Amino acid sequence: MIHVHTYEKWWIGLSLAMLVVFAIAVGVAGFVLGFQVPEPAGRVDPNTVAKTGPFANPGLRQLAPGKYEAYIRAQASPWKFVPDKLELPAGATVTFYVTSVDVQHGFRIDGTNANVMVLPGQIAKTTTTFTKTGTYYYICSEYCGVGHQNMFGTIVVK
Ligand SMILES: [Cu+2]
Repeated sequence: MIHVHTYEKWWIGLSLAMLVVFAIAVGVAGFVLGFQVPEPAGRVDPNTVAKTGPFANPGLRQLAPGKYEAYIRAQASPWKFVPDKLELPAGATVTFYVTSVDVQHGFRIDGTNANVMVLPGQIAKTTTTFTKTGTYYYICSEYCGVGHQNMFGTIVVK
């Protein structure tokens, strides 16, 4: 029989209790509160997405007063978002659809909770309301190559 020090037993007990607490927290979040792993909003062919469909003519579209959708393409070489500039009125709610034509990118809007992974073949979707005026930057939040740091766009809210 191995001798286990009393304090060691307490730490083992505490670790096991924490695992139980975390498992319960994950279960409550998933099954009671409805937190789910994000799913792609759709699938596209990265080879043709820039030529056909809504991503062939990306940008902002107004759906109703104060409600918009924005289609954005992410690409490497040259590293950029298409488009890289959007203008919105204050209070606008925008649903962003973002896809990549080549490698893995990210789409994060500074100062908001919008932050999604952008994968070729998938459409990432995130919705944000811009209550304050000012300039917001959307940046690539996944390292995607040597031009990664140049990958950003601006949203001007007036
Ligand atoms: Cu990128």
